[in-house]
Amino acid sequence: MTTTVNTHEVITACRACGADDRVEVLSLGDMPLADGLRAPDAAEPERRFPLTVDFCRACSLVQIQENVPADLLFGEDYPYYSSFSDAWVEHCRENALELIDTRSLGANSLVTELACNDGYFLRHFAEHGVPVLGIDPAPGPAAAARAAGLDVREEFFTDALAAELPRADVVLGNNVLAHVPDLSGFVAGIARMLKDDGVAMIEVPYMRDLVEKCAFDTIYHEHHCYFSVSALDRLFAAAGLFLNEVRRLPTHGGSLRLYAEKRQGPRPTVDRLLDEERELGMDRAAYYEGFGERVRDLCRDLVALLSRLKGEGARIVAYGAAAKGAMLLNAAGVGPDLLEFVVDRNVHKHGLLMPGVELLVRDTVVLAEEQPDYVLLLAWNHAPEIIAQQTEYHGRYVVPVPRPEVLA
Ligand code: JHZ
Ligand code: ZN
Repeated sequence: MTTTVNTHEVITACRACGADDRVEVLSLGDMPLADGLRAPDAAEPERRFPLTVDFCRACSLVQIQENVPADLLFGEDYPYYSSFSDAWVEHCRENALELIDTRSLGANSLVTELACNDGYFLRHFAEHGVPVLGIDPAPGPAAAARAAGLDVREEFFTDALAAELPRADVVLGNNVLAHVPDLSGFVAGIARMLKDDGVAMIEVPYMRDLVEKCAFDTIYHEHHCYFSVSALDRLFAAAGLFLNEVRRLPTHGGSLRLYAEKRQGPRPTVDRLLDEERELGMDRAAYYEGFGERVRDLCRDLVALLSRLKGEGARIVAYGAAAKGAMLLNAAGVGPDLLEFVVDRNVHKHGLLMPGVELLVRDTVVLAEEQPDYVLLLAWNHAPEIIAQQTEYHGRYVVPVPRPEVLA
């Protein structure tokens, strides 16, 4: 289903339905890898790959054309550790308690998580005596999960791996579905691993929020797909799973939480969102027309705002060496001429350069020490949490999304 171009591949068929009926929605040109932070003295030149978004007219899945090799995306130095956001860990803790209660989980149950990262989610089940199994291919986060006492298989999850694993009462997959190049195989693996009365609970960023907020910075090579309920419903049905409940969540700029089971149940929440999407036209290519222009306008407005502040003599830095931050800086062309450096709480990112731009990542304590005039919130999805922590910083914040502005 793919043809090889240099080191990445370009898909020739839809990642979900296999049809060859896609229209291009947006091209971001050649982009660095969003989580590819580099050492300042790295010998290897930085790699860039084209990034092009398509809409499948047959099943309405939005997806990128390119497959960058998985070991480049999630290899040795993968720097994303889920536990650096307290609000995210709390979100998952509450979710774990709800599942333990509603699914009556106990010592004879099994909760398996796909992309368990550093154990931010599974540890809440383990603390309540529920057996868990984590799967994650990234060595650093997997080691952190093991150090927390969790059982982890350091591998990519596939349908073939699913055949080897014990069947689970609950299969979790938060922010992993988009990371998978072979979407239909991955969902088939979930169905294979689930007990007959089990549930798969999966969170994905919602395409509708992405378009409405112009959150184009969440488009990068790690994210092969961008989901609507219409596309998800078809995808799960093809694997013999019923999407019985969907909830909209504010996390990661707007997400969906899906509950999929082997048995069909009443599904008012799913039907309501399907109706809303049909009314909005999300199942048609026309919905995405004009998106590219909005992206270009946002980038232009961000550069204009930062240039004006800089012209007034302001010192500007950025907060959040997030994957989305790397995309925003590169798409807008914002670098050392406008920003001085980036701060982040994740110690694994300190001392490295942001992908594609010569901006150093430093500890967040420097905000209080140096008091720059403005902080551009690259991790805008965590704005309330970040601002609440910065009690000793007295300058102002700039958000890029949904439109660039200085916060009051
Ligand atoms: P954050 C991630 O993208 C990773 P990113 C991944 N690619 C994915 O799929 C999506 O999420 C959904 C830091 N931070 O979570 C931590 C602070 O410094 O928006 C992170 O480096 N202080 C798998 O990378 C960055 O900001 C804080 O108080 O875009 C946030 O990255 C908080 C809350 C975060 O995800
Ligand atoms: Zn399709």
